[in-house]
Amino acid sequence: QHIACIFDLDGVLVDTAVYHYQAWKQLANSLGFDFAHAQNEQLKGISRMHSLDKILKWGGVEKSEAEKEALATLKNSWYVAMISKMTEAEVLPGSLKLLQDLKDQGIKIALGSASKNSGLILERTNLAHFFDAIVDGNTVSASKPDPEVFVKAAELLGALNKDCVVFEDAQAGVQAAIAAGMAIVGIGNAENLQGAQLVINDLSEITIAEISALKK
Ligand code: G16
Ligand code: MG
Repeated sequence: QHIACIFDLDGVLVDTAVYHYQAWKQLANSLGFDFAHAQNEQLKGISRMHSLDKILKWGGVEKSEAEKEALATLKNSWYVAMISKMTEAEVLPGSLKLLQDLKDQGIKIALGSASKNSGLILERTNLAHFFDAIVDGNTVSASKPDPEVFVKAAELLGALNKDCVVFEDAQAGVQAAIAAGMAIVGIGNAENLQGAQLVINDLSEITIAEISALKK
């Protein structure tokens, strides 16, 4: 078996979605509108700028490119203040055990995240040492659902796309993994993860044997 595992960060290994939501909500409120928690699902896995574009549309607000840059920077400053206080306790259930088991069995592990803040999050939560390769918002140009992030991760691991299993919590990420020809384990609600081979609540619900079985 030559499987390799590629993990999304937000919503799979750590619960930073709640901080993204709080910071975006604060930004929307500062512009005089609000959005529903359910709409937040659409922001998962997509880049910061794409998220801002969606939110401004919901609020019926138009901004210039320069104003959008400033708003994205403001949101990020609030978000970074929140994640700077993260601890190991915010690593989602099962993440540590699965990462350790994979490492013990010599299975290669990559990060495939849209976030430009992945370095800080991995450092705060003590997860950085598990990864053989890190691909994030700083290294990719096309954001999910484009497969670039996962294709780059596989390349860095020296793995074939067809041998990779992607762990994702966002529809955009599942689409990216499908486009890359990889197997997908969805984390969360199956409704939001169409196309995943298997959907689980968190990483405590899966073993290496089950992951390997996905590759047939
Ligand atoms: C994450 C989140 C997205 C966020 C994106 C960019 O992606 O799911 O909601 O918009 O990163 O984050 P930042 O503003 O920190 O660059 P992923 O792929 O880790 O789930
Ligand atoms: Mg995610």
